[in-house]
Amino acid sequence: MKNQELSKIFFEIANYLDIEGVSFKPFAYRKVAMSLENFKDDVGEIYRSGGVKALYKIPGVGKGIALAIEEYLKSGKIRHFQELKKKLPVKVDDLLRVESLGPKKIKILYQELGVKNLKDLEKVAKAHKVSPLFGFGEKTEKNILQGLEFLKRDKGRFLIHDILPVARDIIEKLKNLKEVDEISLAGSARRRKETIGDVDILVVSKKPSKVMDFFVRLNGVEKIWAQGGTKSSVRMREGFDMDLRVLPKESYGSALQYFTGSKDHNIVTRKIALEKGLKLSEYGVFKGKKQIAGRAEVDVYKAIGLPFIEPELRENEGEIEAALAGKLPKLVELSQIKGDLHCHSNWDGGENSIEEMANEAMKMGYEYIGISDHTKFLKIEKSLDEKQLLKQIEEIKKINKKFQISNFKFQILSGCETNILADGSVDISDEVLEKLDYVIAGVHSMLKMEKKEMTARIEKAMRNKNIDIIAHPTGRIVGQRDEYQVDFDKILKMAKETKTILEINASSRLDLRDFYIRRAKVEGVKMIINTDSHHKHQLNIMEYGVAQARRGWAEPADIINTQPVAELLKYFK
Ligand code: DGT
Ligand code: CA
Ligand code: CA
Repeated sequence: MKNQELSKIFFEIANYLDIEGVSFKPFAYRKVAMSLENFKDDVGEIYRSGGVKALYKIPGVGKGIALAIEEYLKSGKIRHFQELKKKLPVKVDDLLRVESLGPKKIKILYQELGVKNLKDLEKVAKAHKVSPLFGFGEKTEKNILQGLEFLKRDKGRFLIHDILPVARDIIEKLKNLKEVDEISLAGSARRRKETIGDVDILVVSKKPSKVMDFFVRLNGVEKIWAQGGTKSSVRMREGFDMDLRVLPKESYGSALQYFTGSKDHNIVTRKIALEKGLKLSEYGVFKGKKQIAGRAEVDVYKAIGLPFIEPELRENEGEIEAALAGKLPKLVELSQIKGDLHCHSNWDGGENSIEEMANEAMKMGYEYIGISDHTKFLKIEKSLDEKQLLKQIEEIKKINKKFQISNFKFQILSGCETNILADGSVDISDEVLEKLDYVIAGVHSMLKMEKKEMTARIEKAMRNKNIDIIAHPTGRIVGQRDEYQVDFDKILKMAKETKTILEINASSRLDLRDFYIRRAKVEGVKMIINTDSHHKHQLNIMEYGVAQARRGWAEPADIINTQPVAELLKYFK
């Protein structure tokens, strides 16, 4: 599949064009890059069977890009891309990951100081050569240094969104092997942590060497660190490592328990075993020399006097105490989610029409979808003003009617994602907000406010009787941006007082974080899990939001989109 490679190249070209200051073209490249990311058919196959013309069926592909794809498929290169890289020999991708650096600034840094990569950037920023540049200043220099620190901290860890699909694909392939009797994900990926260091997979097999041979030769394996009879370790093309362990049947459950971790959780389970005169290891639970459990994970827990503990809870953050007291939460599940209320349509530059988004949601078994396009303050290609929102409400009514006639038990809700301005007001008038089924509001600008001001700003938005949901309430983005300064206790208090719902954003924001979810739950503040999709295929990242909620101990009653539409509407102001 060349789709992912091409998608990556087109994203990069778009970045270069941004830096050159070309208008419109970057958008076109990004659009194609996004469609390729989600396109099911192989570009190479499409081209082979129908030539350049056939490539037009990929959304966003016009003549220029079709020819570029052809060139890449034939020669492995795109001349235009090579020229751009030569003209601006800068690691744009890397530099863009630094919070507070955009294309314009990257260009200036290169032209004025010769900054080509992160290392160069750190050097000039530490030498205070950045602040005197036009448009930079001391604050920007400080932000750049902070951004660099952030990147270092997360180095070598990967977003769960990028890992899980690859790991699942490999597990599927291994499953098809007749020598594989049982297989499971373990480690942090099974616990669904936000970021993953390496992927751990466990297999039961009587023929380990056959399994290992197959594993290290899998498509996508770039390097073999070790190949042995019980453990092999490889580096994948995407840059992360994968460990495979093969076990005898009798130890599968205890190995699963051990290698799922976390380490802190295991330390306590082992201690509990010892207190009962037992020994717990990856090989089993032993009484003297006799194995009393090990085959199944649930029996391992049972043998040491505990109920099964969901992997997402295994962090020694109180789950053992809760288990002993019979007070484990009954965690929310993906299958309980009935709809998604943070979705963008092509009205604000998203990829799909309202109807396409709705059809996809229906296919997923949802009962409703909410359209929440960006509003006018946000300077993106398109964003909606009052007039367009009113028009969109009518359009949604029409589509809903069509669904009714077809007897679909499905409903589209009209919403929007307004911007909370610096003073806590929003950029759409109350008369129009009132007409929507619900309103999401989020902070998208002026992220560096003082804590007191930022808290007051969001509190004021929550007091707005039309605002139902606060999107990504703390502003963090995994591996890219820390949360803004905000007093979360006050936010919770105000949310409770004003019955405002807090979002658990399933995208790479993963905001709320797990410990905030736990606090919201204790305070009785309701939450909603949303994907923030800009493309119909992104609707399926819901599972990462659910995983986040589960790590935050959330139960179905805490999450309003586990409710059918009639109940859901009751939560809105
Ligand atoms: P990661 O890979 O950094 O995202 O996190 P994990 O949790 O997957 O850690 P990893 O891959 O080093 O080890 C997998 C599991 O194996 C870990 O969660 C618990 C278990 N484990 C590894 N080393 C130790 C250890 O020294 N003591 C104990 N009790 N358990 C360990
Ligand atoms: Ca791991
Ligand atoms: Ca590992």
